[in-house]
Amino acid sequence: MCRVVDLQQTVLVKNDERAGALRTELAARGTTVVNLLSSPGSGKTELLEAELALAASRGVPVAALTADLATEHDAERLARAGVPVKQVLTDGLCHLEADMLAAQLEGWLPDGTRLLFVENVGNLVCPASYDLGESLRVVLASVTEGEDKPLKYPTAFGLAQLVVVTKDDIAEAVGFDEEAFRANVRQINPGVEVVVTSARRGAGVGIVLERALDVAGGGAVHRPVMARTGAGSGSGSGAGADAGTAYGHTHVRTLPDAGTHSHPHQHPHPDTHAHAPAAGVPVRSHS
Ligand SMILES: Nc1nc2c(ncn2[C@@H]2O[C@H](COP(=O)(O)OP(=O)(O)O)[C@@H](O)[C@H]2O)c(=O)[nH]1
Ligand SMILES: [Mg+2]
Repeated sequence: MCRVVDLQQTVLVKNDERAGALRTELAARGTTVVNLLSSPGSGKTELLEAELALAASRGVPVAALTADLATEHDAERLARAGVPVKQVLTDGLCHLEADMLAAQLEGWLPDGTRLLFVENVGNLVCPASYDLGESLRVVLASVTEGEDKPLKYPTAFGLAQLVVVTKDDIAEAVGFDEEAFRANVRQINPGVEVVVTSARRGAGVGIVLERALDVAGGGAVHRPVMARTGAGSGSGSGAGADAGTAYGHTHVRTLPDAGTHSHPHQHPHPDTHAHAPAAGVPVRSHS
């Protein structure tokens, strides 16, 4: 058991080291990475398409890499903004890792790219633990997902440097309680900015671009209090395992409440499986 946990820690430490190196390499090229995380269907692609189009209209050199288990739909949607786009299919892997991203950028990322947006695999668990060398980590949640998601996915929301609420146009219809959501975010990640958007209506579109340009220009970025697990490189962003949540430690409760909670040991953090070799990942570029 301990060995598996150690292995997981080793994987994260290695990833953090690679991510730190990638951040440095890209900074030398003038490129800042923005990592977008959310559940499937939260609205990453729709908001990103609008942000990319805005960047293109302002002459900001941007590019986007999008990762999915299957289909090239997102790349086709993002490419409508008229900027370089690359689709990565992870063949079952639930997240991107720093070395996978680095391999995909070689020979593709255009010189002079100011911002590289990475749409991670839709998932609030695995991607949260992997630093991709980003300088801004954006976590999105749609109004349809409920107010408690920051509490249910503490690593994802705890390491966010910007939280974006999406689909505000339907907030009333689904009874979304924005104040309760904000309070939950504050509990997990005090001080992080929460912005409300509707890509459908254009509300809030441009905020992600603005924050990303601020960071790229050396502006201050939110530093989450949640501890990172890994290299401890002091980087601007990055991966972290659930701080305060031991791997392999599962909490169980049965209801009606018998007054006892048990904590049987179970298998480790789900990220330890399904490593696809970066070289074998199918790729498609749209530009
Ligand atoms: N009502 C509404 N629907 C949206 C909005 N943004 C995205 N959607 C819809 O939500 C679904 C999932 O969006 P998508 O961008 O593919 O989410 P992703 O899986 O996070 O990339 C699609 O049907 C979108 O059209 C929005 O602002 N308002
Ligand atoms: Mg998408």
